[in-house]
Amino acid sequence: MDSRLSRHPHRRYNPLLDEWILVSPQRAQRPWQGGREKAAPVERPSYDPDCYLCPGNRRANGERNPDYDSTFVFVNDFSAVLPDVPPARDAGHPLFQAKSVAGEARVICFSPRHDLTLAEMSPREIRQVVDLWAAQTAELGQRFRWVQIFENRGDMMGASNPHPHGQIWATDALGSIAAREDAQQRAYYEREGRHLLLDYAFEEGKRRERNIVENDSWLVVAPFWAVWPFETLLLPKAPLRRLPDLDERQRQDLTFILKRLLVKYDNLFEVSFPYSMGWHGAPGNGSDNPHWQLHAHFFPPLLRSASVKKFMVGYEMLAEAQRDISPEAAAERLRETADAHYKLR
Ligand code: H2U
Ligand code: ZN
Repeated sequence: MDSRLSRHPHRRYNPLLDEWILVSPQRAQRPWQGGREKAAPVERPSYDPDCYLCPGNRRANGERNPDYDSTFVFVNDFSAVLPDVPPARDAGHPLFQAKSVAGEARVICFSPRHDLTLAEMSPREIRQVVDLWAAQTAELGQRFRWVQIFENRGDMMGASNPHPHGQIWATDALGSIAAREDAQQRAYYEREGRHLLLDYAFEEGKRRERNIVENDSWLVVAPFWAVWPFETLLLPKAPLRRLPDLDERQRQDLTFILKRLLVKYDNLFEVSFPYSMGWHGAPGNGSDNPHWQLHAHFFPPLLRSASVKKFMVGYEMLAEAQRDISPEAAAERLRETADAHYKLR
């Protein structure tokens, strides 16, 4: 890579979202006397009688969880979207537009064990989550255009409970970010006759500056246009539209690459690494969407230690996203972390 990019301020283009970010690598050494988040307490019981996600416990609405022994899905008791909604009334002015949206929100428990995280679960257990994500996408994709699978991990990301869990919000409309990725991938496909993210994965596989972990089916990179310090993008190496399309081999490979990535994340600052992650697959509801390439984003907030996080403030709120440490330096640090979880050392 042009060595000037690792030393001087510059802007990089995000082709998935059609936006730019400011990179200031010369600033990575500045002193920090601001806030420090407290590292999360490490010891948790394998069963917590007060947890609303543990097997057999009562949830906030009084319903009792089954005595599940692998994964467990339920409709979110405080759903952000609902299946039956009245049409929104037209406000009669282009500056006051509103639309109705129908959807369904679910919570997915990854494990009955209160003390685990995906990073600490066994490959066999992670595989059950992969299969569940795929099955949920297939089912909800019959009824809704967009199925957003995500996980908020850790207090820092606003997770309401340490029990390993994620969420699914399915809606009949594409969210704004999904709509932008859709338009960008479509335009690239129509122009080049190839998939934007497949071309990107191929190029990153050649350049090897931002790659972190890789196997036969998948590649994880710190994307060239990453905003968060240790942001990563998980990419299939072959054309794939949606999670339910994964074959046996791709599911096994996904299981192992998730495990490797998440262990590296935990090892970086020797803390259960906080992040928001989620899947982006082709919209459902009939359309074929040949321009889409399945992928997952990981957005971790930490910057320089288990307690110092990146703030999206000032310039980021008002002009555009900015980062100090370059994606190349972040990828190198993640690549160099050990493959065995620090708690097992
Ligand atoms: P988060 O940790 O990402 O907030 O996800 C937990 C979800 O669990 C949250 O959306 C739901 C909350 O609405 N929930 C229930 O559905 N039932 C409960 O008893 C408590 C929390
Ligand atoms: Zn629990």
